[in-house]
Amino acid sequence: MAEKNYGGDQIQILKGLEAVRKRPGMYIGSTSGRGLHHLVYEIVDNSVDEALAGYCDTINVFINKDNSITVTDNGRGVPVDINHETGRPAIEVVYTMLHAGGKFGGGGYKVSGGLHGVGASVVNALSKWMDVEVKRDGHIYNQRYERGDICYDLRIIGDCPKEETGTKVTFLPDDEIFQETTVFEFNILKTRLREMAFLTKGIKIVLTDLREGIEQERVFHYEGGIKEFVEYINKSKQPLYDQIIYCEGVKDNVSVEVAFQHNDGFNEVVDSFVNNIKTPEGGTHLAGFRNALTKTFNDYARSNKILKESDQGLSGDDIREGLTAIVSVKIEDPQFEGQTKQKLGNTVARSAVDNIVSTQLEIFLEQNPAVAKSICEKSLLAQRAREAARKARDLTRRKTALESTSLPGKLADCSDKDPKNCEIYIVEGDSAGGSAKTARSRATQAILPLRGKILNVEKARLDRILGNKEIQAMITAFGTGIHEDFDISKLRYHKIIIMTDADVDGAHIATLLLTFLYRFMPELIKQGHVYLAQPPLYKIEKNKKVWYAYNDDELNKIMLEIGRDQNNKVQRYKGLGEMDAEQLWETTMDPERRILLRVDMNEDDEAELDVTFSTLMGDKVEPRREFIEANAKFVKNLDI
Ligand code: 0RA
Repeated sequence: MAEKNYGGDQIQILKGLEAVRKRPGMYIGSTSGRGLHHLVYEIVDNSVDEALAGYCDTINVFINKDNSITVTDNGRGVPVDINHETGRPAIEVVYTMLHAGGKFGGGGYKVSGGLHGVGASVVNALSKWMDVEVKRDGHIYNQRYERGDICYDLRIIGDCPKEETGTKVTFLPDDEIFQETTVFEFNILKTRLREMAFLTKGIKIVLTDLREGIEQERVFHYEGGIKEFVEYINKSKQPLYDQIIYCEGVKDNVSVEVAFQHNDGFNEVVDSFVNNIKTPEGGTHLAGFRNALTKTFNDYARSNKILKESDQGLSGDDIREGLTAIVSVKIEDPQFEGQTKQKLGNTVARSAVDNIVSTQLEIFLEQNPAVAKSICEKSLLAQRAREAARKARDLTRRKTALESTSLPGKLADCSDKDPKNCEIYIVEGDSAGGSAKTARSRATQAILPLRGKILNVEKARLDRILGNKEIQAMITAFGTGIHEDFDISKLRYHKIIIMTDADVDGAHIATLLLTFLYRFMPELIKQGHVYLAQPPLYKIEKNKKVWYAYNDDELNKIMLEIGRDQNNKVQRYKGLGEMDAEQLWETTMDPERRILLRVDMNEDDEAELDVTFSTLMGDKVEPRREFIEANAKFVKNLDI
């Protein structure tokens, strides 16, 4: 790199980016895979801002062969003229100076905030190299950086037609910073870029993977914006009515967009966004939406005599049963609160959303009485079911209060009382349960056998779910309670291990169990307490020696090693029940030898997970078949 005489400004620049390299977590949240992918979102955000300003309609994202990323847009191109505060080209300022809140250059209104919006210079600081190319005024400009250092002054490397403008940024994440992984995952980028496209109607985002052997491309382009987002989430569900209800407007400088539709299921999926960034903990915008919904539907139900004067009002939960909604606001100076700074705090967002949704929803309901009626009727059913469920739950609570040990009868508990040491095996079938009880290490391993298929919680209402014996057994055994009662400090086993047959039925039961855990105790999955046992598929015997193979590849490998021979005995296990206790212990339960898969869940992506579960467990066959074909890996590894 060329030697340079640094002036005062330059030293400031270096200090700024050095701080980013010293404490990357402060700027991008973490240096894990999650932080790595945030680099891409940060650069794409800048192009999306250019689209929001009305100058750009297409963004391309390439995962290059060397795992670097290229983002191009057809906007105006980052300005190249001299910035007066610094005496340097504006583009250099954008990519090398730290900008609080992501505003650059002054004048422009950049809405990004939250974890992103830290600016392109942070990505530069955390990249081994970054290369920017801008087409503007008939020239192609270029500058390159290494770990944030400028390699050469901005230069012109060619010419182009005057009307051709845009920005192209290529960067390679620094493996000194991202020590866990520098490999981008197509599916993670795909989900976030799809979300960005839904949130910015009309924009076209193309993701292309150029890496050897896994070349693929996806195009995201939604003229309907968040209306299509709701349609997408509901695609495997049965909508309650055809329309997507949509409200939009600007109030007190807050731009509001809300879209929703009910389905005939019971889950609520409401995702909220501020400046295109997801707010998993909600905040004022979400509160405003919920308030408007509850108030408007109660008013409607009362004035149309669906609720009589003496009737109890509908609760928010009742109205939101089976609701899929997207709430998206854009606000100039978002304030984030809460431990993870993911909760919007600006009170102005509450009144803006409340106001816009109340006014427009009231009109919609007057104009669409059939839709209004079906939502009110569903809410009334929900109200009754909730009442029944409350009674059922009160009953179980009272039981626990009376009897101190009300653990399920089928549970063979372990003797150690420290949850950290304890594991519980949820075992398919009584016979496998029996072997597991004999095989287990009594001190630390508890066994809960379940009979046959468990209830599909996607298709049942709360009162029926809570009345189900197998589900009750799991809830009492785990000790944590569910939903709003959930308390992880009461968890009785730090490992919950699902052990099912290594066949299609076993995979189905495991999926049913995971669905239950995901809907009722998602924290168990988020905090890494849920595992899948991996029983072997084959046992191979030769000269009194024994091998186990967990898949066909392994079987072939073992056969190659020991040589194919008439004396080899290969047994294919059809189910756990075919193994005796000793075999079960050796292959699947002995902590020293077993393989466990930890069930993982990408927290950035709850809407996508909802889609996954409702696709796998819902009513419609066609989306499920498509999903299974497209995600054979998911089904095989149950890798959520
Ligand atoms: C004109 C003016 C400004 C920025 C851009 C164009 C611009 C920036 C980016 C980043 C990625 N692609 C882009 N395309 C255009 C300055 C606006 C301001 O000062 O806030």
